[in-house]
Amino acid sequence: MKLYKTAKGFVVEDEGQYYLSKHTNWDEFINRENLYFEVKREIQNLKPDFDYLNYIKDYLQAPIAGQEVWASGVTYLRSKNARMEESKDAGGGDFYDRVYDAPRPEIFFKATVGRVVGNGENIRIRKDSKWNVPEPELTLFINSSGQISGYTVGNDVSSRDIEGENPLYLPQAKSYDKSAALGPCIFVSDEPIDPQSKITLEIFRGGNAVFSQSIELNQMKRTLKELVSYLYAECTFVNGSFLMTGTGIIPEDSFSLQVGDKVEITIDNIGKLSNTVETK
Ligand code: DO4
Ligand code: MG
Repeated sequence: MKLYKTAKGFVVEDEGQYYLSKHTNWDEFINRENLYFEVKREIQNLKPDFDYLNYIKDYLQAPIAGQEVWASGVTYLRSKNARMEESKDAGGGDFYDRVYDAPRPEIFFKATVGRVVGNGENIRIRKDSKWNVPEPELTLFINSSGQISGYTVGNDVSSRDIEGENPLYLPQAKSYDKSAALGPCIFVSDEPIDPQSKITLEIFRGGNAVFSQSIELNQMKRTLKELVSYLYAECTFVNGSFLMTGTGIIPEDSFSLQVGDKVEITIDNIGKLSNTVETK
């Protein structure tokens, strides 16, 4: 089942049918115990209509309102190796290596709704950076009591030269206007996401594919519950939260995003998040 936030209301896609929820507050709609069963119950009393598909096509928004977006890092081997390389002049070889094996994961604050874009909107790269990449990440929606209630596609757009220069610059490399993309929907199921699900990143320049790679979720070093337990250990989230779970795909070092590039991230069962890098 998929939940879409649109400017015309909240659309539920279930078994090939589309329903318009009676809810009008996104935070109340998604932040519920046993979300899957609650929404299943609601749609039993709603009339499906293919017109709601047009709401998704024409009025889609990022699936977020009063939630904070957090992100985990160095959760895949590829991410550890790339960070060690980019930060070696700053002595980074050691701390990325250590965090990969440490019990405590890297978790950092990424964005609130004002810095997040949805499917079809523009992402940004920083004007003061020369080396920028998309980071395709399975993103969890966790309710206020700490249950993983749904999944979406996330792009943790990042500046590699700023991050590599000094680890203390990480917040600037990661958090700026339109540096986070989420969408197109929240995928809600009565069982955990299949660990064999694939994440695919494709980048198009002038209509041509300049990068394409996939990785399965089972390549992640940590469990999703482990990441959630650290995020919720000392933080309360009254509307629930989104947690990006780290990237396992990083383009080769010679690659940097350019204005006009189209970035498409697909995760099996969830969908495709598509964004274009906007003019500076
Ligand atoms: O440590 C830097 C950031 C890591 C990150 O964002 C990732 O691995 O996805
Ligand atoms: Mg990341």
